[in-house]
Amino acid sequence: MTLRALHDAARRTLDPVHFDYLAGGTGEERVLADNERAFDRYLLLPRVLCGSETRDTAVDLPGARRTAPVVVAPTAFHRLMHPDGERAAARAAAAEGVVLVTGTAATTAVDGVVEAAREADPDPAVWFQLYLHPRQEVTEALVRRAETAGCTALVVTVDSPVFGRHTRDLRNGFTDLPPGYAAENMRDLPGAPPGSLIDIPMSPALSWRDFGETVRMTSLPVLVKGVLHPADARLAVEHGAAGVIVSNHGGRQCDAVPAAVDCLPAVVGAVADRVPVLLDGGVRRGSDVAVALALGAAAVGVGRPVVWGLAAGGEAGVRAVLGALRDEYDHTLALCGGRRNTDLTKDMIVRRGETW
Ligand code: HOC
Repeated sequence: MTLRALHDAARRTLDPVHFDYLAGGTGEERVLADNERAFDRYLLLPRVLCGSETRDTAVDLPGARRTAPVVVAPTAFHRLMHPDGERAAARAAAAEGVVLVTGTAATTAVDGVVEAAREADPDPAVWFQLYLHPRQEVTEALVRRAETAGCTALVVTVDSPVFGRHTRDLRNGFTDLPPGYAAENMRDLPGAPPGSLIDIPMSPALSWRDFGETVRMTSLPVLVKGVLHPADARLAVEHGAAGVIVSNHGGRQCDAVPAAVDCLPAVVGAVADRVPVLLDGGVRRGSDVAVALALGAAAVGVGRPVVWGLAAGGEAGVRAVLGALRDEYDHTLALCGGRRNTDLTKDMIVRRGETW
């Protein structure tokens, strides 16, 4: 099944309000659309007579060597999308040999997610996406929860000083999870009665100092997600980041920012000699993966398509998405004369309509 078919199947399957939560963006959804459209502005200039029968798409990421330069990006509330929720996505990612980033806003607590990943691979790479809490003991409790569960890296989201205004959710009145669903990682945290939940934190008062303190409280590699400005990428590295993820939160936060891939070259120029730079936002084809790698990304994150697969077919649906992307990427690499990911280089990129 193609990604487009899985998208359509997800739309048919899901409650329209939940589909809107998944599909929607902020404002007039220009950033959401531009994330995808921007990839059409980059073209690949293949090299010829330099390939091989088989390609090696393996990639070294913080704490993990994986089979493909594709990471399952964090997305929220998987159990709204499929009864098996995060567990299905975790098993699928582990079976495909790729990193899964499980979110603070998961409807399955992180220990359950890692446990499910281990059913497919005894040594999976599950990363935990974290919103820093203004009370450091809460952040620390979440970090310990991720460490104890067996996560191999943390991903701190920094593009959410306040919650984005999701146009469709506001229109639909989708402001709370239905009964029976919760952001389970937020249960049993310091300062709250046992068994109760606290809200997912978002605070505009957080700073790089808070990020640095988080890096110091763990031995896990800590990546920063949600960087667009190269100066922030440099600050992230100065404060101990093990990787930088260029992202505008899938077009769900500020409605006037550039497409993620358009911000990639400057961030790569700023820090890629020191840490891996990843990108998420708008990746829908294997050739998008190839473009991002040629622009200097170590790997790409894929969010919504994974949830289309989850909604349409649970674990098998997620595997279909990851398998299709891997297969298309490998095919594109072959067409570009590449043997491995690093054979895709910036001189193989031209902008549509520009000569070189
Ligand atoms: C209620 C807090 O990343 C999104 C998610 C937000 C997760 C926090 C939800 O919808 O963009």
